[in-house]
Amino acid sequence: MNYNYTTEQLQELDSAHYLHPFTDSKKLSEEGSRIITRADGIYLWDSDGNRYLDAMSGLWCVNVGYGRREIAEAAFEQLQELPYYNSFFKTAHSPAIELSRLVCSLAPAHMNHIFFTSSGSEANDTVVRMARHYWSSKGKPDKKVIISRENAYHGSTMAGASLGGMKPMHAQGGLPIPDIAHIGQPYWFQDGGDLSADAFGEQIASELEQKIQELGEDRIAAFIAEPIQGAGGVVIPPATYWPRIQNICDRHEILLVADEVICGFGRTGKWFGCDYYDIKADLMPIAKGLSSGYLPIGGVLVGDEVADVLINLGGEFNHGFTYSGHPVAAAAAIANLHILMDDGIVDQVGQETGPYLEQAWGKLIDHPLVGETRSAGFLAAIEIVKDKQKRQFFDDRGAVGTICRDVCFANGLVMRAIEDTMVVSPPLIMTKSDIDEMVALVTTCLDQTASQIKN
Ligand code: PXG
Repeated sequence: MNYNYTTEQLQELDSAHYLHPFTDSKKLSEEGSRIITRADGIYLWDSDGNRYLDAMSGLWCVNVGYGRREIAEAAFEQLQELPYYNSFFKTAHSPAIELSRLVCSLAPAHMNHIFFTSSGSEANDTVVRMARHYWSSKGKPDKKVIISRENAYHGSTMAGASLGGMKPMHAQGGLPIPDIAHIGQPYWFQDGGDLSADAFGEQIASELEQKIQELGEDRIAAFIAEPIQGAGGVVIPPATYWPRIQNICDRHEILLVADEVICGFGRTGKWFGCDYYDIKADLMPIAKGLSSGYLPIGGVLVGDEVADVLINLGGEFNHGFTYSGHPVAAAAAIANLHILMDDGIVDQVGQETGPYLEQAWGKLIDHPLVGETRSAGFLAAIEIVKDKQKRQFFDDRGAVGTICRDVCFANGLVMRAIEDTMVVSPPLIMTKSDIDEMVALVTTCLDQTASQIKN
């Protein structure tokens, strides 16, 4: 639908009325936004007819790629049958019930309940309330503190942004909210110094133990972390990290929350990041890949121990959203999960295309700008550096990443810059030849970036 506007008219109306997320509106209205008109498979098109390979799956979410009729048809059918009803006040409907069954059947065996939201941020707000309510219901109302990590991303709502470790977000709106604490992140390339990756993984994980001791176990409700930090720069932890974290959580009376908003639904080549790292979490916030972004839906998967307390001791949980378990979003999510299951997409990423990407991506290390390549399933990153040997970034951190990102757009590639870390999170349907095409484009863009910064 183009509503009969020209590109210029759309750009004018956009800057006149539309406040974009995470955007400097003044700058945007000077430059004009890029209007995306349609998408199919792994490609997007803009209003000038330019085609882009979308190596970010939108915002880490279009796992099955664009243009899947099955999802559109499921949503259309549901819109006609029952476009809306809620699950408050002892009512329910089959799309939300069936989606609960299906998601729980894919989740780790000890997770058999789900609370629905419309986004990952709402899922993490739910986590904070649910974790505190859980301890309160067990007679420990002082266990309120949630420990998170620097540079984590858990959403943009008050609790989501507070859990997140992004300083510029905290600076706006008086965050974090009370009883949130942060420890370091397992970002070896940036922070590892002379330590081996494994030694660094152990050391940074032990900050959790120190923080528990500092604050007192009787005040701590939970630790939350993304199995692999996405928006923070595809920070893939050293192999020693998660076993140590799991061990600390097992030895202390605190809940472990794995934020699966990016890692869930096949992104790592397993159904969940917890399967990839063998993590046993108590709560798993999910969103994005649950519906491949076709309609907004998220939720919190709840482990049996927590569910038992909430159900049998918790009484009424005074929490919920108008759109919790929205029937049309649920129908779209069910169709999406069937595509992932029936087409064997998760196994394909785990066994074939993920390892292929790792190999093809790894070759980028030969480029003079690249200080490290890393990948896990269909999450991958490269570090752009001034000095490879010293793992040293350019002085004006982020400037070269921005140049590279712009060069990518000019070459028909959507690749995200997080400071000077270039990241991709491609649609899981990518074939080996799609991967070759993407990596060839990345190489061209790195070459052009290198010649731009020389001049
Ligand atoms: N948790 C994680 C791990 C996320 O990545 C959220 C929660 C919040 O989800 P919602 O649906 O409320 O956005 C996210 C979202 C980026 C970017 O630029 C990343 C996200 C969202 C927007 C932009 O990398 N992740």
